[in-house]
Amino acid sequence: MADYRKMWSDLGMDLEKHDLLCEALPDAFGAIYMSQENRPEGMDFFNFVVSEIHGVRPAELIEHQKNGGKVFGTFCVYVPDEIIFAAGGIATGLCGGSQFWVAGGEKVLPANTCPLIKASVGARLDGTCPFFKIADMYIGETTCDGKKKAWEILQQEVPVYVMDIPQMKREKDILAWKEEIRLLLKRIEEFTGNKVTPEILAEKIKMINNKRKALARLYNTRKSSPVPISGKDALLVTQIAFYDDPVRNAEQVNKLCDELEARIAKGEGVFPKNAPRILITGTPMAIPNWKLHHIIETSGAAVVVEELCTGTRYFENLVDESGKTLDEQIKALAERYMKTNCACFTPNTGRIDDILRLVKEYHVDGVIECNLQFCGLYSTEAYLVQQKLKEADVPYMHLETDYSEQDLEQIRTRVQAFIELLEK
Ligand code: BJ8
Repeated sequence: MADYRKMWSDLGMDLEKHDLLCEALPDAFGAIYMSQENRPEGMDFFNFVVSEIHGVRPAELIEHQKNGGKVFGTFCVYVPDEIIFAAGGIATGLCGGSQFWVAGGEKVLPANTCPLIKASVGARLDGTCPFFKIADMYIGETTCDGKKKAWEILQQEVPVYVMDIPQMKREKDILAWKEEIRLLLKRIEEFTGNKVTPEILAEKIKMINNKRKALARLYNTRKSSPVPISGKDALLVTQIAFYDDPVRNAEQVNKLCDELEARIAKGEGVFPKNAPRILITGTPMAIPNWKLHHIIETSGAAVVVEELCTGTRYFENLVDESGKTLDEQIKALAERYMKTNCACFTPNTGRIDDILRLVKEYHVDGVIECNLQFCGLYSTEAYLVQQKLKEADVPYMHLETDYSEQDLEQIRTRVQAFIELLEK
């Protein structure tokens, strides 16, 4: 990585602690990613992003700030990036996916909080992630109890604006969500000093839709057999989409897709044709959480799709681009975002419908549900997911884990037994 020490120091980061993270990441990435054979050349860009993860993009965000722009950190796929970009801001995903940050979060949070929240809070409080330091404002949401309370702690460090997410999807809830998006727009206009016009919002709706289309194209290639890209690589591409520049990201993903489609035309893939095809569902896998994918794909199976927020929930459903007024556009945004199926809603049968649909579309042999420890929402919903998949005769396994490596071998043993079952 180029030398960004001055930038990190100017941000007030803990350089000594941060050095430990910088030392560990290349080894982990090398062991998990660079050991794969026959990777698409189009992954070079994404490898580069990881190699400069705390350098290139943070430097771009700081440049944006120097030019008078604001940066907004987000933690959930319900937060509409379109509004932020339309007000001249930049949205960047902030969910923490590393065990490295968990201890920092545990200093202020109960131990039985999910690792995603602990890592996110720890990354900020310990000063070991430039993205958390750069963001001028965090946009939180009322999705789960742990997050709701975490915002109050983070608010002591940085302005946090919280969106009130409905818990049901009745007509009145969608109207309430539309009102929430309108309030967000107002708050962001005030904070940036920029007015959002229908013309500029239309442009940004299109921009984010283009990113979604590129990711949808990538996932579409994974329906082929043999699959032209590993699940690990597809996951990395999706994770990077949360914080890279959206236009550049769509370009790079499309470039990768050109190569993958050529592979499909030649019948080339990264796993043997008969490798069991796995769908992963559950809680999000924020970068650098590659734990389960690595276990599965070094145990003889291929991950072909993720029904996750770092997966299909992120890009499925486009925003209707035909709105001409702000009111029509906000309505279109509200309708699109409410189509996402998270366990914080009741009922959430749409998620099970999605899983069953994806099983067919991606020719899935088995489903592994993986939830982060202490996520009561997803762990409870797992009962119904299992029940419906059983009824549909789809093999299913449920795991709970965190970001540590303590349970690696235990999970590997269970995953291998599951894969053996699918091979029979
Ligand atoms: S739309 S999944 S990104 S809330 S933080 S709920 S793991 S206890 S992340 Fe999420 Fe939005 Fe839903 Fe997606 Fe559980 Fe942890 Fe809460 Fe979590």
